[in-house]
Amino acid sequence: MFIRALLLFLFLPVFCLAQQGSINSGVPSPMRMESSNKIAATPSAIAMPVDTAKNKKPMVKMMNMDDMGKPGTEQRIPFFTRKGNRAIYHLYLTDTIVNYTGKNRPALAINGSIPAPTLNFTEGDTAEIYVHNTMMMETSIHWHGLILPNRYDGVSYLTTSPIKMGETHYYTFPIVQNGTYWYHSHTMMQQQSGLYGAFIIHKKAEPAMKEYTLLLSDWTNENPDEVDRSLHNATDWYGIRKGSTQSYWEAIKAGHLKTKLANEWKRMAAMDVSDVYYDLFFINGKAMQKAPEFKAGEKVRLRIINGSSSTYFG
Ligand SMILES: [Cu+2]
Repeated sequence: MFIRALLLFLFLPVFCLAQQGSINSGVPSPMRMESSNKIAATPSAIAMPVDTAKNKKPMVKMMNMDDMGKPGTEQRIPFFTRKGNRAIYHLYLTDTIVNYTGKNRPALAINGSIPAPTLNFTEGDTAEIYVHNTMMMETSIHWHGLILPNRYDGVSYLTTSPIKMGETHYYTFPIVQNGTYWYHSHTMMQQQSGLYGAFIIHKKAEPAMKEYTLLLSDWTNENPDEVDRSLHNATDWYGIRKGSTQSYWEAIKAGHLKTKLANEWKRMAAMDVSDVYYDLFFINGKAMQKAPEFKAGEKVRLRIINGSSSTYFG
């Protein structure tokens, strides 16, 4: 830790000076000239025509922050159809923009919603789920905790092939259990960006009862890939933001100097993965939830899902 900080101190000013030099002189530095030559000499991998309105990337629409997560706001039709015991769902995965904290941030949505819409089944159903990937990257959907044929499990490169950009994948499996489950992307850090939803299976002969599902999650304005990178660098960045850093003096006082030294050696911060600083915590996509439909004294079945990336809710 100390050595790395020292190196950073030594090299940072040199780097800044070099940058400044090239700006002040108005002449590109040799490094820059070399890189621009390289670009000119190498044919580009994707032949992109000159910018015209027609060839622009598809517009990424901003999410309606008020409607998000509310049931019945699915934009795409058909979202759900039932034919006998066949429960058929269509899920459309899109790039989107959200604004939770006053900053526009890229995110991913299913049927225009974060979290993704809740999928409801009854034990004995056959699930038929079409996953349409309209995002500009590959994806996957893993059906968390479900008993199903391995090839529909949805973990890319392990059990199921990835859903490439523009592709639709069809998953079908018998529903042979009941309870509270969820589904989420198993590609890169997409789940952290919004690709997760509840998967509820009702018992066959269940007495009618009011229900409320609470899907808990965490949100960071940071790019989740950066979060992952920071964790592997064992920086104190998140610890400082949360006020949970541990000094040598504190470790000595608590009689844990040996552990502290061992953790420094392993480049592991005091709290490791729990050290991520999150901007917000959500219940069904909102920092606050109200359920005015329930009256005092009423019996309600709560279904609670931890759909977060690294948070334990207590
Ligand atoms: Cu999972």
